[in-house]
Amino acid sequence: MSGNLFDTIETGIGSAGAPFLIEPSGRTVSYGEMIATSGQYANALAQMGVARGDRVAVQARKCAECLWLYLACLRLGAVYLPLNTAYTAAEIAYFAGDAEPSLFVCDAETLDGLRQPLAAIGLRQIRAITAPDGESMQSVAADMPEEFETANLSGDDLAAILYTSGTTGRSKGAMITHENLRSNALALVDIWRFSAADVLLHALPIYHTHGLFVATNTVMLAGGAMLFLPKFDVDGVLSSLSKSTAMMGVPTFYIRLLAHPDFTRQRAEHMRLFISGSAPLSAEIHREFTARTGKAILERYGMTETNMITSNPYDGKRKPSAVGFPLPGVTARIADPETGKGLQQGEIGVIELKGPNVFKGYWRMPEKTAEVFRNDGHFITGDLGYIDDEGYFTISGRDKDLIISGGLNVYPAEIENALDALGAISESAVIGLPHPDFGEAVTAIVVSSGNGPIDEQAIRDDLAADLAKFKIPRRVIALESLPRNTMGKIQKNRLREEFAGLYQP
Ligand code: MLC
Ligand code: AMP
Repeated sequence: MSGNLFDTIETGIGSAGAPFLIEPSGRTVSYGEMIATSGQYANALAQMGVARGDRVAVQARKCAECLWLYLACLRLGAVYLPLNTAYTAAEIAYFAGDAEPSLFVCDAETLDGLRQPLAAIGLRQIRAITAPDGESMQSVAADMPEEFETANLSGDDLAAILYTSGTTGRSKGAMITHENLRSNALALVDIWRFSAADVLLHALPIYHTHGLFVATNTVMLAGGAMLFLPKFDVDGVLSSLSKSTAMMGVPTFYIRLLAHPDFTRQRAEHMRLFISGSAPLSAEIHREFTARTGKAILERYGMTETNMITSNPYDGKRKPSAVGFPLPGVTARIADPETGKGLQQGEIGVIELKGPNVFKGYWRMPEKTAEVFRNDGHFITGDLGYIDDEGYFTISGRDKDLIISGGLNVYPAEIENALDALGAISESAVIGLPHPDFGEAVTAIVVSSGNGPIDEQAIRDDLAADLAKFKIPRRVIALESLPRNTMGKIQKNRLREEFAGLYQP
């Protein structure tokens, strides 16, 4: 069999009539229809001149059509490049300029606004995902034949590029292969016991690893179904629980569910599995959830560059605050951050790993790629942790300056650069502070350049012209000066301590 992920998906499908996608309207798309429609989309891409290895960038609201496009890219051997819907035109222009997609797909409402910035970087082919005009992806695909011969690929061929920000400089495109996705999803089906009987409550966005690969690929390889909600909203989730068997979410999902009085043991009764990841799940929420529902959340740990790395066990203790054991086929270790030398059980170091899940490198950035691999091939995650006396991996901190807000990553350097470019500010430090809903909240501590007082809202508005909303600091606090150590480095730890209670109720 070829290394094309789609071939593995197709061979695992039991019956063509089995349900794949259940939309909130009740419309159900079967696996047979999924194969036929993805074939039409693949034919449409080919007709638009998209060839094997070409990038297809997509910034569109969550919809079934995005999945057909993702599957069509797999089938054609094109590289799927999903983008957060919150990204501004300026951010999109950077990604498109870097990845040079041959096609950009967006929502009908954003088409006009994106045309000019994309044309400015030489990208001419831009289409709406759906629109009544006959030019959209959906309309072009509707007139195409369903038969499409899935490309015979090597597992090492690229399936997707996902952009992740860096501690310095611009975002990097993580190159993910068919085998990365296939091996990881097969392992997850196995360890989480997914089967054709499952209905996954899908409330995550589908432009990141979690909602696209972990959720969708795992369900497809098991031949199960997805209840496909447009986004996470507590009421929608509460009313879907009785029709589902499993849910994957970021910690904010569980925090919000627990805050709702209607989330009861009875409501959760039908569910066999609740999985959390993308950000730390506090032991407090873990315990509260078990007390409320009688079920223990299964926490796992992953990264865009590696897909899933570790998971708590399905059977056996799902430990609060621990992320479990390496997935089958993955070897992980705790290493000295400076030397890469393996550390003893119990010692804190950086988490490093090897396996078929580890990405191929950063798009057109060989130096950045080299920086994240040891000489022996281990990938350096930048997450700090230790292995406890029962062998569970536990994350204790980060060796990278990163904030995770509601499961979305924000790199302080990017926000600090934007703040420092504003005339009103002479210097800034962006930190993550504990937040009851988002886990961490992006917070800016700034020093005025002396041209009058700092207007918090004006600064937030200025930033919002170019930066996605989730990156905008919730608060901007002005100080006379920033604390520095003897080397002149800003002491962010001191700021985190001083303002720790800022968002506490
Ligand atoms: C939305 N906002 C956020 C935000 N999401 N701000 C900070 N952090 C976030 N994550 C903004 C909105 O634009 C809005 O701004 C305001 O906050 C309030 O919005 P909301 O209605 O409360 O937010 P909501 O739309 O409900 O979204 C929150 C959320 C969502 C948690 C449901 O962010 C989400 O689905 N997160 C999941 C992200 C994810 O999939 N991560 C996986 C990455 S992969 P305003 O100004 O209009 O009020 C990965 C690897 C791995 O990490 O291991 O999985
Ligand atoms: P991303 O770059 O969006 O893929 O985010 C990956 C990062 O999310 C990891 O490097 C971790 O810092 C964090 N992460 C993912 N899962 C967990 C988890 N269960 N607990 C703590 N951090 C996590």
